[in-house]
Amino acid sequence: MTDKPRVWVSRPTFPGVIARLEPHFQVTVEAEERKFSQSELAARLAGQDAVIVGLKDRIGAAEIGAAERLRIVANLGVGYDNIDLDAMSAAGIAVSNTADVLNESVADYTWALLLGAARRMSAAERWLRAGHWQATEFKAWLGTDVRGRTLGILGMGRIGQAIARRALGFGMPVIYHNRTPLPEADERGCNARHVDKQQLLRESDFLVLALPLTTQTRHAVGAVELAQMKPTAMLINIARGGIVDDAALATALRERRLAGAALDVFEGEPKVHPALLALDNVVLSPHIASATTETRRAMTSVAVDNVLAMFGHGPQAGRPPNILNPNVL
Ligand code: 8YV
Repeated sequence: MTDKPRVWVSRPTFPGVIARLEPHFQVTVEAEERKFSQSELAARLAGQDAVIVGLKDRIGAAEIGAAERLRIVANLGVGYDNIDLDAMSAAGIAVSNTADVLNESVADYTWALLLGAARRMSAAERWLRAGHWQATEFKAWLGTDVRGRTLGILGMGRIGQAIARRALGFGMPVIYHNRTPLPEADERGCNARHVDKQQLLRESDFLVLALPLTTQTRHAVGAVELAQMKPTAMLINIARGGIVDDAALATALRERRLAGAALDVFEGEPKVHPALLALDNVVLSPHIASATTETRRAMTSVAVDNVLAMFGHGPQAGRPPNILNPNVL
């Protein structure tokens, strides 16, 4: 009897979903969420035929050095800046992501952040919890309406479009900037108008970042870009830390050259720049835009589907649906 191929899952996910692998694979699931050192990661990958990993697992040429049997790295996320795609392609290893299943949850959460910043929700809650609420003052905690304000979106992929579609209900016109403008029908579908990056920075009242982190987009919003924004504007980042220069952002917020920010992602997370922690005009959350039970289960399911299909199982046998480097298939 031949051994079943082996799959390693780098974190606890949804056991009922992972169970779909069990008839076909020997599955090892890490019992605890933890950050592996690069050498631990290399040791875990060695001897595996497939791995299901996440953002905290940085995988490049060094980590697959001893992973001679590895055929697929299934990433639990749409963003895959944790994986060196060129190194995987050079080694003939397929990489999949979880595109699409998280669009709507991430878009919902983006609006929670946007509204939270506009209405100062987390600062007001901190104040209430600290016992400061003695009387309901007519002019306390005034926020700003979003109605009639311009929503700007930098990076108009599927998540950006899901965010834009929701703007109609809030009465906000939408402008966006993307490397490639959307086809007209898609622009109409989300009521958005393409502008250049300068115009986007100058005209947005709320600027949402929804672009991937690459060498080209690192610090796409730094001191220079922040200086072009309105002092009344607010920045919302649900994409990746590293796209924003957090130190420059904290300075702009402290000096009130920018009215507010709402951030779900940070440079060097889980560490957060101390200057951001000291500010009251910023809403902070620990990278949870896709964190609903439904979506995280669906993301797990997509990773499982890709592993199954890669090894000829399931309805998409031989055609794993989310491969980012299909040339290796
Ligand atoms: C994370 C994300 O993957 O999809 C992405 O790109 O950033 C998130 O959904 C999530 O935190 C799981 O680790």
